Amino acid sequence: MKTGGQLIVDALEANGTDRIFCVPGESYLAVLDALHDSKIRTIVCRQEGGAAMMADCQGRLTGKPGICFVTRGPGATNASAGIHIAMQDSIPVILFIGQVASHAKEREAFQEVDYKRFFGDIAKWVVEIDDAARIPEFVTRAFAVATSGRPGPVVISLPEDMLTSVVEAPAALPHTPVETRPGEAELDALEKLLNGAKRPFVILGGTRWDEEAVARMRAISEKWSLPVGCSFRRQMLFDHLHANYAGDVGIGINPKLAARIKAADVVLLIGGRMGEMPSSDYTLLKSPYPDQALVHVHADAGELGRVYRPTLAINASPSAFVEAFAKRKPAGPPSWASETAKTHAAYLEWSTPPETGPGAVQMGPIMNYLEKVLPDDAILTNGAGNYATWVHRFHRSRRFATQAAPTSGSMGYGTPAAVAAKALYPDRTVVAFAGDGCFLMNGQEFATAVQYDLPIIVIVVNNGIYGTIRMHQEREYPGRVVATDLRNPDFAALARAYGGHGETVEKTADFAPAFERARASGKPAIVEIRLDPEAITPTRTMTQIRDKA
Ligand SMILES: Cc1ncc(C[n+]2csc(CCOP(=O)(O)OP(=O)(O)O)c2C)c(N)n1
Repeated sequence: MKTGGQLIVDALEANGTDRIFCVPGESYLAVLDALHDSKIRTIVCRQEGGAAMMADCQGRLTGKPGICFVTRGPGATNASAGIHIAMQDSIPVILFIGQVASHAKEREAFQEVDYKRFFGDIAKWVVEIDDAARIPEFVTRAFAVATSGRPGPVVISLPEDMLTSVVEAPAALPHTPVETRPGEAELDALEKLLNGAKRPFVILGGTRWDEEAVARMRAISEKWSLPVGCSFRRQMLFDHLHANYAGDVGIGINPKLAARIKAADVVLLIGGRMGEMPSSDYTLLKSPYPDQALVHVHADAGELGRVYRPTLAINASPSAFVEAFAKRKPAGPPSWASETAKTHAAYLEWSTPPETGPGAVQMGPIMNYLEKVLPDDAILTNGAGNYATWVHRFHRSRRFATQAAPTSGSMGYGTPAAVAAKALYPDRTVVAFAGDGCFLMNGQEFATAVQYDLPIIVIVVNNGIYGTIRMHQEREYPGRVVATDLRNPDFAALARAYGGHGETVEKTADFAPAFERARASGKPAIVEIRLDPEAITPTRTMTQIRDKA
């Protein structure tokens, strides 16, 4: 006989969970009590949005569900920020919510929310468990749903009286991972298409990749001399210094790369969905009928033909697909090999940061410095804002599981993601990039880094504005500034107040010693860069944008 709370923890352990992220609530005390005696590590966070983003980051870097516990009503609505990210990014997450007791339901009781309706559009599956005896069944199923096909977030609502009830229940069994492999007929058809192609192009995206799959993809690209681009914020899928790497198929794409993709005769899209951002608003591939012959590989049959009618649809996970396709060979030496080299040369040129720009701090040399000192396995996280351009365009990603950034463009992700990444890989360098706006959306999770002794480095690029929106404002409504000016705290002092290390960078030469001191401090650190708001993009100033409007 066990309580519902004990059964939840048992089912998590049976499914391999060793860490959860939470903000406590009186609605799920029975689970917290069961965690007291379990081997699962509990990381208590400062806001549920941050906790859910940490769970997302863990799911993103490992492929296994990140687990988050929050309380009803305000806890759940706060957590929704992270659930939306996991949904858009196809990340396995399980969010448990303490729910009002059964006798109070449907009376708009204290903090009562109908989670099926609230999360209906932003979760893969939402379930409320009314009978504690069914906990093993539902939790194991949640792991299966979160990880199979197109991964995504599952929400489980736990009525308080169900959690305290004492029942006899079957022991939880681990979920059985589901693989989706391509058939020989599809591989034959792809081989034929590629052998007949003149200008093929490969785009990698989505999830269900791992280190081995990335290595296999590299070998495939070499065997077929294929140019490879990475979809928006999926840059960890291909070594940027490999001779076949073509660049980031994201926001502000290299025009040469965009032209190359448009001119391709065959596009092999593996794992991604080519949504609005990577497709440059559905212009690189036209929706619903692309000009190029599209071979779309996706683990969810529902994604095949959803936005683009593919010439060839292959229902397979990226890892199963590359494993199978690695055995195929080109009929002869690929005729496009010299083009592939040119594409990489265009990438190298595009990803070389400018030496100069407005103001006393130049981001170009700072990015150059970071490229020199950061190890290949360093993990970089970020949220949304123009500062992220510096990371996405100029950081040369080398390895899998080194990037955590929301394709949904959600601000406030970088700091909590860095906390989760450092908890997962304590020996690796973890650097969060944030704007001043972005940082203050979930900057309170810096306290979580301090509490658990997780020495992350947060680089706050402070330009005193919500820069992206100011840029759009100046372009669309020049000179009419509304709601984009920010008056900020002293971020280095804030870091120290939290018990961390703080640095302020006011000129380019300050950055390297500041970064090294931050690293050497062994504490969570904030390195604030005071950037001139004129330096709004790597190539254009705010004034130029306004004058051109
Ligand atoms: C949660 C959320 N709220 C609002 C936005 C809209 N938005 C996109 S970028 C941005 C400004 C980002 O400002 P900052 O972090 O200071 O970076 P900067 O652009 O100045 O480099 C805003 C408000 C968003 N993407 N996400």
